[in-house]
Amino acid sequence: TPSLPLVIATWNVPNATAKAWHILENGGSALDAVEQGCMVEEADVNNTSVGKGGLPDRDGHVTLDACIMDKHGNCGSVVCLENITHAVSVARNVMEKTPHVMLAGKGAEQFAYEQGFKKENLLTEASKKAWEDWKIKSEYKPIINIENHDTIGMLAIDKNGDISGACTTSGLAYKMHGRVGDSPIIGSGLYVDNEVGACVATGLGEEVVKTVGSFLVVELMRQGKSPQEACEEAISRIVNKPNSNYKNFQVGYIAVNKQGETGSYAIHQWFSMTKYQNNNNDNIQATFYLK
Ligand code: SD4
Repeated sequence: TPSLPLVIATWNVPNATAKAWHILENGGSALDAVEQGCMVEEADVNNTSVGKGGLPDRDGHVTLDACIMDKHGNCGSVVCLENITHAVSVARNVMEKTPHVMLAGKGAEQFAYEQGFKKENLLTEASKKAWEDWKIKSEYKPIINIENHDTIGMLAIDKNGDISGACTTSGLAYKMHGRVGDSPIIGSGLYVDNEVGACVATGLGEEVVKTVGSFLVVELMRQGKSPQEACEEAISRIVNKPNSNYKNFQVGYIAVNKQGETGSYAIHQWFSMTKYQNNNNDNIQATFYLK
């Protein structure tokens, strides 16, 4: 059986998985690991789809979506949050300090300030410039993701064998103001069941929401599929829909089961998973549907 602890994340995010691994190796919880791992990408201004430096919506607002889920099945989420870098931490506070699961927009921001988070301008010079260039044509085309840096979703199993997961994003660049994707929707962008396993998604959120992707992957694992088989089945639900436009968008899943087996699969090439296990921090190219 695979050795514990381990952490996996969407895309090529070695600094984030290293942060999480350090916590896990020292006996820390999977929950702390995924939160602090995701925070590395949120603070990185060069990552244009997470936290500070994330590309804005079409009106120039950087709006963040994030969620977190623990070994007890507790969860917290924030949607369309502005002016706070560490959306995943606000989501954790929603989980731990409120009777609710989800806070949106101004209410989420107000709650964050009450919890001591600082107001920050998330629009960097670079992301402002990119937005201004985009405005010249204002074409809204979700672009297939060929970058190696994107929305971060992270799943970890700690030394006790307990699973947690988190996900954080600025969503699709130049989206409509108020648009919320899959990433903060429990069961779509992320799902954790400590008895079975966990899954997290990236790509065109609308397509993930329509198939409740992460919950689907976890349920397929519950029925006996490996993480790899479950990710493949969830992608096939999307591409096999009548009139599916899948050639024009990307969706990728990563998953882990209770035994520590992992899987990853996407519609298009170039999706990858970063995996830190046995002192190795590896970037693994995902297999994909569209050959
Ligand atoms: C969203 N799933 O907001 C996110 C975006 C993403 O790689 O994952 N991009 O739809």
